[in-house]
Amino acid sequence: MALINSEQLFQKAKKIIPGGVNSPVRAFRAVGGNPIFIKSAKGAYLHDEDGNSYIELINSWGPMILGHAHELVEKAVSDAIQDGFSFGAPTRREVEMAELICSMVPSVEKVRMVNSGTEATMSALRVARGYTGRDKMIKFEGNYHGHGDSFLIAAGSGAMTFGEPDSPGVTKGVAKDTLTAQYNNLAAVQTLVDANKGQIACIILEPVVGNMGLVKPVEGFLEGLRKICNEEGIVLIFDEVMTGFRLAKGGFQERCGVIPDMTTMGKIIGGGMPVGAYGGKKEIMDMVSPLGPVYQAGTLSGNPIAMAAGLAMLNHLNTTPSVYTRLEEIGTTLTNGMKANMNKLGLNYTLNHVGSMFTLFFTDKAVNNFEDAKTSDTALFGRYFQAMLKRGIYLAPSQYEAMFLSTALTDEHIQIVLEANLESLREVV
Ligand code: HOZ
Repeated sequence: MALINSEQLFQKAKKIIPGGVNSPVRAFRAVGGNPIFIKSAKGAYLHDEDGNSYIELINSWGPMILGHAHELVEKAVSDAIQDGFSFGAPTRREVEMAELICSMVPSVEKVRMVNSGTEATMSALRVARGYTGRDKMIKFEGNYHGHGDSFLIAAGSGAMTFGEPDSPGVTKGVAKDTLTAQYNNLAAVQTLVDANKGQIACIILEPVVGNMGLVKPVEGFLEGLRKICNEEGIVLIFDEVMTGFRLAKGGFQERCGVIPDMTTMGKIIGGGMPVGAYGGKKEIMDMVSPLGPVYQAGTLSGNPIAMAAGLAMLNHLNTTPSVYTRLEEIGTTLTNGMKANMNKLGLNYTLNHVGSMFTLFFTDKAVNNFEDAKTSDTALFGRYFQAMLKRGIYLAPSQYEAMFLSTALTDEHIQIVLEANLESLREVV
């Protein structure tokens, strides 16, 4: 029998794919109901297998800064496909990509391409360990750096959504080298550093967190981390998989002026194709094989089609400052409108926002860390999500995720989203 709709596809998928999905958050378990299967996307819209269209506020978790299937990226991909799909050998585009990234991201003097953000963070950690000769690292509660073993401790995103911030399958041996601190708590970091003198290879964080919902660094936090790392010879790693090229063309580091030693990047540099990268100071990156002793490799790394898509996108971002002006404008208009809606209804929920990323937390507590985020009413978020979906707005299906806006959103789209927001809040609160 032909598969017709999302419901039928999901029933079939559950028999052959764990949970019916290839990444847990997609399963809609945190918001109820069944996931929607996407057939296509263009500009500001997603189209499902059931004939519905939605205004897109996730944008593939970040990379679709210019909206879906942007003509520049489409053309670059269809041109590149004529030349073959994968060679497992160096190509001209990889050099162009490396040059572009090094020119855009302040901390990056050398860069290595990989295939996902997860690979990027795993590799950066190994390099930081190789460089310092130390084993331990500090990460922050509710930050998510992909699903590498070392990072699945007090992890955000799906791990937080499903109440499993410490995953079974991560050995005690690995876990003992991961130290966790509360985000935005410099004193907690100093205590860990003092208790583990000379043993900490790196501190890794999302400089603006997207994976426990959007959480901003408080004033002085990033500067404080930089200082501690300088004093103790610790490698500071910014995970800019979601914020890179989005919050500014050089990532959040450009915006805040705190420059890490290493940066991890992800899906955005592939224009949505599976890509990641890690880079940083020359002397650290020179540890990577074949120049140095730290091994890291990949047949598909720097894949020519992914490089073509990413180059088209990054070249455009690099030469078009109006993209960033517009992203700021959309983010401000939308979040101000949502605050006005809450005022109208006498609601006082916390709305965290930086540029084109935001999260509405269903709590009246300020959200500066994992503990604060967990005070949110997740059942209410689930009802709000469904109310928005019914009105044609596609949000991230978990309280503990951020929304990502694209320049494909027009002022009319923003007004539609705001009306849906007002009606949905009225319906569910
Ligand atoms: N927060 C995740 C992206 N960094 C959500 C996407 C996923 O895990 O599938």
